Amino acid sequence: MFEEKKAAWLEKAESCRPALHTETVRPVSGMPQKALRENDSIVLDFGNHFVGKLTLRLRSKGSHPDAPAWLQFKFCENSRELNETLEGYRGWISRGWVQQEQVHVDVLPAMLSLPRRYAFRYVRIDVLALSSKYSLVIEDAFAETTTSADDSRVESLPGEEWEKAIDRTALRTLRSCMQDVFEDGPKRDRRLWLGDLRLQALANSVTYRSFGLVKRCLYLFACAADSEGRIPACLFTEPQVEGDDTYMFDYSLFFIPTLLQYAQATGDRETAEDLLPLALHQLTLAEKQFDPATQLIQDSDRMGWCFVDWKLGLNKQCCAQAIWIYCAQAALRLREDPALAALIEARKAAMLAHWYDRERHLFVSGRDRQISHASQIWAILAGVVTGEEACACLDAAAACPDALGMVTPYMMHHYVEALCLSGRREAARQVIRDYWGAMVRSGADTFWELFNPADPNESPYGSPIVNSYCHAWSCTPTWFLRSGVLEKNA
Ligand code: RAM
Repeated sequence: MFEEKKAAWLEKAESCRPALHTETVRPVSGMPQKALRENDSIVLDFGNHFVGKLTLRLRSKGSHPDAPAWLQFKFCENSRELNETLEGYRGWISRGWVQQEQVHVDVLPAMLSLPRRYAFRYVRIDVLALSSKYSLVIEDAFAETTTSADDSRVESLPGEEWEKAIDRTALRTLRSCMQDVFEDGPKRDRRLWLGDLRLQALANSVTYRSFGLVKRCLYLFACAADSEGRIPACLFTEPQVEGDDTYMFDYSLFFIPTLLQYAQATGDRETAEDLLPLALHQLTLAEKQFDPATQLIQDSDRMGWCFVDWKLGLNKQCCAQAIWIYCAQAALRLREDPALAALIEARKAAMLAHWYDRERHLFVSGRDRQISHASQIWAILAGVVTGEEACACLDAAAACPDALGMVTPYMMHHYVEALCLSGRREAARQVIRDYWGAMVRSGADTFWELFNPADPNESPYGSPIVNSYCHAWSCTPTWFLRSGVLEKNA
């Protein structure tokens, strides 16, 4: 399906390929004052988060080197990574993502340029071996960094110090993720993910305003749809554009609100019309998951069938239904459709009838009628409950000790949005201050993929060594702070 359109879509995507701005940066501290010996270790601090490639100018001191210099490099986004080791790593995603390198330098002097691109603030260099006849001098160290974000487009944010600090960190996060596409994390994955794109596009709309990049990403997803027209959760751009064989119920549907948001921000009706049939097709594909008798979505045990959050054990059924409603409402704003409008109402009613405990003001999810913050939040974002009732749900979840919590800034974004939608703007502001502020207070230059204040070692992958500390979906405080949604009457 849509195959005949793909060549033109790819051309449009390529015509919006952004220029990469490059900058040469040098460490602000950590350059060794004396020649290094075997087993020495240094940490270069570049003073902020960057994405780029490292070069060192090296020479020897003493006798002519009679053995290679054997060096180990560790690129760290966050200082906690400086002392982490791969030993004993049993996580379920590849250790290949860990930003470590070992290099033998046979001839000195040398310009040593590492070929890979890294995301880092710190570079730890361990001298694994020299010989007793010479020592190693690092004469210069610099990185050629890249981003497609244009800093000159962003105005400084007025406001309190804490707001500025959070905004700065959010901007840095988005900036580092803005490369040839909106990457989800420049350390790990480095791909275009739909859930992340949706939030990056929001933040971009009030900051770098790189709408061509959003358009490019929408078209890339269109090209990556499979033979049934299903949009994958993420895609690769190298060696050529190809969808990943990972599909998530929510991520495919999020193509619709992403397209709507782009059309609203730019007024580009042509792109909206061009991609609308594919967007609406995601709703058609989602139909097979609904039970027509009850209008409820069927649950699934397949891990990742619907993402929502990295909270392990979270039942997604209630959220999935709410996300369908949310996305179908976005579709209505792109094109009127009375039949779809009726179906949305039926599915809202079904949620209230089957999954809403009116006495406790709580939505439940799945066979075990699980209570989670996520279910309440998505029910609010879908408009299934509003106003006072929405506030009651949030309060009930907060008062319920067994309610499953949230672990990603991605889910926390939705929480803050739900607070704004229920009129609790002060509370929304406070969550930003507490949650994202806690990352800033612990030294973050960019916001993280996952942050559970109750367990700083939490990782969805089995070890924090593969966590990403500059992750696109965490950049939205800048949108909250700049768009006016936190203000009254917004
Ligand atoms: C992780 C990625 C990405 C996210 C998916 C669902 O693998 O970091 O950002 O969208 O999960």
